[in-house]
Amino acid sequence: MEKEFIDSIEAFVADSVKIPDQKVALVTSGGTCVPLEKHAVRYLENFSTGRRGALSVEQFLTRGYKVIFLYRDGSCFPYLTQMKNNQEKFLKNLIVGRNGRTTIDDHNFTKLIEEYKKHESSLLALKFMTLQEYLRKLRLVCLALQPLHKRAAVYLAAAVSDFYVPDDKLPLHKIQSSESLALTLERTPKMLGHVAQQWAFNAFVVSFKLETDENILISKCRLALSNYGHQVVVGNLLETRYNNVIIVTSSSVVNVNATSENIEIKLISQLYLMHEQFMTS
Ligand code: PAZ
Repeated sequence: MEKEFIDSIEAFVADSVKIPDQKVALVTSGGTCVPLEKHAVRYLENFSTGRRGALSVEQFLTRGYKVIFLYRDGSCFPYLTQMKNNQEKFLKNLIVGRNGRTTIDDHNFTKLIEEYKKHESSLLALKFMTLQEYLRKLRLVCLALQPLHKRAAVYLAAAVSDFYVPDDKLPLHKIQSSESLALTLERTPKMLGHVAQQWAFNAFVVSFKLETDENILISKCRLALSNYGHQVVVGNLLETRYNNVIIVTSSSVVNVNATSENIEIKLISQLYLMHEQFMTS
């Protein structure tokens, strides 16, 4: 299982290394879950629909990147996201022909399917569920990206739990409801330092910072940059995350706003330029 996983990433990266100037982005997306029992019935969830990650993948692919998409099982998927929001319409527009083949009578859906088909071979999709699985897979993908040097971008949009219950403290069976429940959670070791300084030390690393209090957003982004020494932090507030983000680097803070179009179009076009600069620096 582990070997198959590593082989698939290494093959994808090896193919990319051979293509002159080919860039590869690792996009993480969706929320982790933390089991509260070994035979788990209950979980601690981090909120994230995966929309940011899925739409960002589409933008990276459009700009010629190959993409490794590490996403929470069941969360948004590139090209499907826009269909998922219109599932009823999608089903109503399906036509089964006399030959038994299904087609779709809607220009927008057809376009999305065509886009997916066009980029399918440039996309490697890998799933995670739990925090532990996410961290294990994140490390393996980052290590596999090393041969690409500066041509690799690591874009960490997943919402990762800051707390967990260590394996040896997990009850084996379902926690009974006969008493009230007091949970002791431990702090998840900060992984961003490992990503930026070791696993993907030569890549262009973009992390995300989600807050609900706008007064602390910029300072938290700056703190992350100074703690981990990577290239960019994208800051966003829960309520406005699809209309405003800030791109924070050691020398600048850029506001990105969008109302009618997906904000990921503007965000990725800015990051694209920054990655280009990073590669020539
Ligand atoms: O997945 P989504 O589209 O619902 O939301 C995106 C997001 C808020 C999870 C992402 O932009 C983000 O900030 N990720 C990092 C979250 C964190 O600070 O852990």
